[in-house]
Amino acid sequence: MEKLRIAVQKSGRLIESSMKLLKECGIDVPAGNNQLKISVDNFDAEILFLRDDDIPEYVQDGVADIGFVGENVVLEKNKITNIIERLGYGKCRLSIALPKGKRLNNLQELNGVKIATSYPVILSNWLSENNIKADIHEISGSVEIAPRIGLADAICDLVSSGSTLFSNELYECETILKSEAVLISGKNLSQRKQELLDQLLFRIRSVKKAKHTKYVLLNAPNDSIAQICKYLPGINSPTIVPLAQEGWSSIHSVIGENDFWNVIEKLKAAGAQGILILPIEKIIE
Ligand code: PRT
Ligand code: ZN
Repeated sequence: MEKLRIAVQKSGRLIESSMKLLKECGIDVPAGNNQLKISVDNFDAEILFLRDDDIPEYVQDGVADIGFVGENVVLEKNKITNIIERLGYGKCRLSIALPKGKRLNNLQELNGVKIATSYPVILSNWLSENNIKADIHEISGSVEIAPRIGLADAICDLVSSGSTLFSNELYECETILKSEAVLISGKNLSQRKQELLDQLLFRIRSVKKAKHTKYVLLNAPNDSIAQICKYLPGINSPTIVPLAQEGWSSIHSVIGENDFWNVIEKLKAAGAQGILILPIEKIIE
């Protein structure tokens, strides 16, 4: 029986969210052992635990069929894989940072500057797109200390909260990439593996969609129903159930997280009462 081989980071920033997503997709990965490869009981898959830097190459070479990895790593490694889904976690940006006090009036002032980075490929592409000739100094870790020890004038590194830059007296002057975890796949999956991947993708999309949507329950006087339904189109249309109290109904629908507060105000103004907002676990369409 063919199994879909799924690569995830062995330890680090992405492991927790990747395993949580797999669990929400109904894929039970037996926990608690330090193996490199674990078989899943309830889906034809096995999980390979790898260093994130190795995932694109293993997916390209077919050692793994798909992988959960930062887009920054995918672009830096430049292997032959497809990005098939953005996953919404592991968000960060790759930025150029300078020591505080060194002002940058325009990007051309980066000409001739020595920049330390672990992302030479992405940085050099960005520099040539912007016609800048800077000197890239590749280092594998602790990039943020390079300016202080005289190794470089600037750095190009991943930033999320910005506190590492701050405590090293650096400031972010230019974002060259916005990144998040992505799902990548190899180019030539067998028909069975493609079927398994399609099932997994369907589940991932259902989970993602549910995260951005809430279930709304409210009571309204019957003469406001038409108005309220305009604000709550639902997946098809809202469900309306008469209440025991004469002249009132209960309305059930879904609402996008982004319009949420805006719509709530309109619902209240239209006469809605007892509004309940509930999380949705999955949306199957
Ligand atoms: O051992 P392995 O090689 O697998 O792991 P790793 O050490 O290379 O990677 P890891 O676990 O640190 O990061 C995995 C992925 O998480 C990265 O490739 C990014 O896609 C994503 N990610 C998200 C981050 C960050 N946020 C992040 N802040 N990766 C690294 N950082 C580092 C950054 O390099 C800097 O040192 O955190 C520091 C900055 O953080 P702030 O919050 O102080 O700005
Ligand atoms: Zn790594």
